[in-house]
Amino acid sequence: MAISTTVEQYVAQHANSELAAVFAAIATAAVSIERAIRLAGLSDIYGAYGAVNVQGEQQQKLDVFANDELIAELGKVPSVAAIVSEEDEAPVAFDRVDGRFAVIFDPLDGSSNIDVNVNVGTIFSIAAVSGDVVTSVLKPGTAQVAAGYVVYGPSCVLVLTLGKGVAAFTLDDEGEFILTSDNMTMPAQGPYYSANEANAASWPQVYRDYLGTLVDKKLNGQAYSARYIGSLVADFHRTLLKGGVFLYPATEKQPQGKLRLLYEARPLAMIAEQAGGGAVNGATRILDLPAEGIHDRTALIVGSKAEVDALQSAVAGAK
Ligand code: AHM
Ligand code: MG
Repeated sequence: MAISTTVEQYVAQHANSELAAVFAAIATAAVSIERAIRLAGLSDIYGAYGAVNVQGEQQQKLDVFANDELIAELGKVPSVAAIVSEEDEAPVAFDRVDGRFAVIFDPLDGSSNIDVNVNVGTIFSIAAVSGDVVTSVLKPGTAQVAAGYVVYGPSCVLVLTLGKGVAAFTLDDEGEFILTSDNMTMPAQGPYYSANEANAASWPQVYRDYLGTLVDKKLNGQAYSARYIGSLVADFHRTLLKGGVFLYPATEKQPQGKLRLLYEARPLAMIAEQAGGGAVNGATRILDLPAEGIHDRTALIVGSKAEVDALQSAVAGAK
C-alpha cells in the first residue's frame, strides 16, 4: 500500500516545521468547520448571527463559528504572531517572542451559499512578520510565504502553495488531509468563463467586449460555456482544474471591485501563478498591487494564461 502524506508532513518536508505547525492548525480548524457545515441542517447553525461585520455585511452563524475555530487553533501555534480576518476590523496580535507569521483569512467565503448546501470555502495567506503587523501584511502579494484554500464540497479539499508549485489534499474519514495531487497545473486556455453577468451593464465597456470575444469564439477559436457558482473558492477550484477565467470586475456600485485583496485575491493569485495561470485587477498583476488597508477591495480576473493575458491586453489597449 502506498504511504500517505498528510498536509503537515508535506509542509515539513517542503518548508519547515514552524510552517507545518501553522498548516496543521488550519487543517484542524477546517475539520471542525467541515463537520459543522455537513451537519448544519441537524443543528441550529444556519442563518444570521445578528451582527454586521466590518464590511457592513450580515454575519452568518457559520461565519462566526469558522472565524472562532481558526483563531482558537492558530492561537495555539507559537510561530503565529497575529491573525487578520475578514470578520474582524483589526488584526488580533499574540504577544510572542517566537511569532514570525501572520495568517490572513476569509474564514468562510461564499456567504450567499452557506444556507443552501452549496460549496463554500476558507481562503488564507501566510505572511512573514517583522516589526509592525499591519505594515508586514500590507506588503505586496509577492511577499506571501504561502497561500491556500479549503473547499467544503462533495469532497473536502485543501489546496496550497509554498511558493514552489501547487498541491491538493483530500480530507479522509480519520480527519486527516491526505496528499492527492502534487504539482497541479492549470490548463493554458478555456473552456469556461465565470462571472456574475447580472452586473454586466455596470462593468467598464472593455469587460463587456471581452466577454463578447469569448462567446464569439474569437480567442483562438475556443468555444466557451458559462459556469458561476457565486462562491469564489468553488469557482476558482473549477478554474484551476478545468481552465478558463473567473472575472469580478469593478461595478458602478463597487468601483473598487467587490473581492478583498489580502484574503481573497492575493492567495488565489499566488496559487494561480504557481499553477501556470495568472491574476490581474485589469491592467496590473494582483501580486504587484499595493494595499492601503487590510480590508481593501479589488477587481479580480484570474484563470488560465490565455484568457488572463487577453484581458490584460484589452484593458491596456482601452486606456
Ligand atoms: P463573501 O466574502 O461575503 O462571501 O463575498 C465574496 C463572494 C465570493 O465568494 C463570490 O465570488 C462573490 O462574493 C459573489 O458575489 P455576487 O453574489 O455579487 O456574484
Ligand atoms: Mg469572502
